[in-house]
Amino acid sequence: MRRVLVTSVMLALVAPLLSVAPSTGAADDAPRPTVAASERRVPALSVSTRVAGLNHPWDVKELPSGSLLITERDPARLTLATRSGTKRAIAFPRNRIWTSGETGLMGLAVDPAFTKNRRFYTCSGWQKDGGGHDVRVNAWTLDRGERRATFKRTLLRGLPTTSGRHGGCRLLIGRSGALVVGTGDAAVGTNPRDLTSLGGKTLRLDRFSGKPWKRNPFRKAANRNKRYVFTYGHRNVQGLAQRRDGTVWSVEHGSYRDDEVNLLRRGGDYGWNPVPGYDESVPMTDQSLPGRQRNASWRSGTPTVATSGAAFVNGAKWGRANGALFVATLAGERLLVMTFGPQGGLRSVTTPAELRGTYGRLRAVTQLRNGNVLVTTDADGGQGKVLLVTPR
Ligand SMILES: [Ca+2]
Ligand SMILES: [Ca+2]
Repeated sequence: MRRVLVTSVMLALVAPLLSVAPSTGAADDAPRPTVAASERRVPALSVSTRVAGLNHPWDVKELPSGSLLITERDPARLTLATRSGTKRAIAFPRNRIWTSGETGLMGLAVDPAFTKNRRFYTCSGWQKDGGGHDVRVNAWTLDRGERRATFKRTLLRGLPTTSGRHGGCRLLIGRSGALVVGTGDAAVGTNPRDLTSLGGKTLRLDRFSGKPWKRNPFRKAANRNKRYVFTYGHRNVQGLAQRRDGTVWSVEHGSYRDDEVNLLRRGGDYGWNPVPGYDESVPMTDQSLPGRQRNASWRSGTPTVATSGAAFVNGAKWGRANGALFVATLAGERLLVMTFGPQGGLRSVTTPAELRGTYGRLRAVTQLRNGNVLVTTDADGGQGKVLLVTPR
């Protein structure tokens, strides 16, 4: 009797966690995700505010000093928060950054050799010489006093823009050394499947020369843009994460249905082709297209939750969540913790109660060197925060 009671209480606790119906895209052969009532898949969490007073913080990364570097989208501000809690704006030439709608100062990556080369990378809207705008990946250096950034060079330009809708743009430096860029389709229906457009893709490049990565699938193409393509057929890649096994995953926004988490395969087609015009009634992964389309490892179903930044979180202190993908959601206002099998099949989805609806829209997830996790909230008006999340 007692056991039955405990079980039903546990089920009552767990049931709301499944309000985002997990579904296996490709993976009808993969085990259906279940959350066993008797198991806690994520440790109890402690959540505190690490940095406050931000406007649409889009990404956050840790420097070797322990300071945090933060991009704020609309004010196009680069903010530094020291270990002791001091916050200041980094001086840098931001007058060229173009902000509109979903586009502004977005993705951020810190060079693995930052201690020596002081380099970091941003992806942002950019005002072109002579008018117009695009999205660009730029390299910068930060002075040793952590007060001033110097523009080094544009590594990649010409990521398409229209109104600012679906501007992307997440950065990840993989363990291979490649700089991976996740882009949006700029709400132009032909972009995702057009290999000469940089929109609706994941791209890989050399982070020093800006040249296409040497192992890209179309590296010998005549068209310059095509040489950068790693995968295509994406709608709006908002998250990139690398798993311990080296695989790189994208997290993207669905239309009215099916946000997706995708295991990226070199040269893969992820099936978004919203034509003619910008026809969003088509499936997020349209198998009727020519050739093979890669199904998502996870999709939200309907409605979408607007999945955003994500990181695979490693370390024994995370218990059963060691190695899981932590995914921030905007509209969903929650963290999703997903586990996958070696081939990408979904195994479980959990929403920790501590990060469900309490902090508003969640944008980015970053793991610190000490294993703890940062999550940014998406609020403007100085209400945006970087949250510190630790196992209790
Ligand atoms: Ca897809
Ligand atoms: Ca097909």
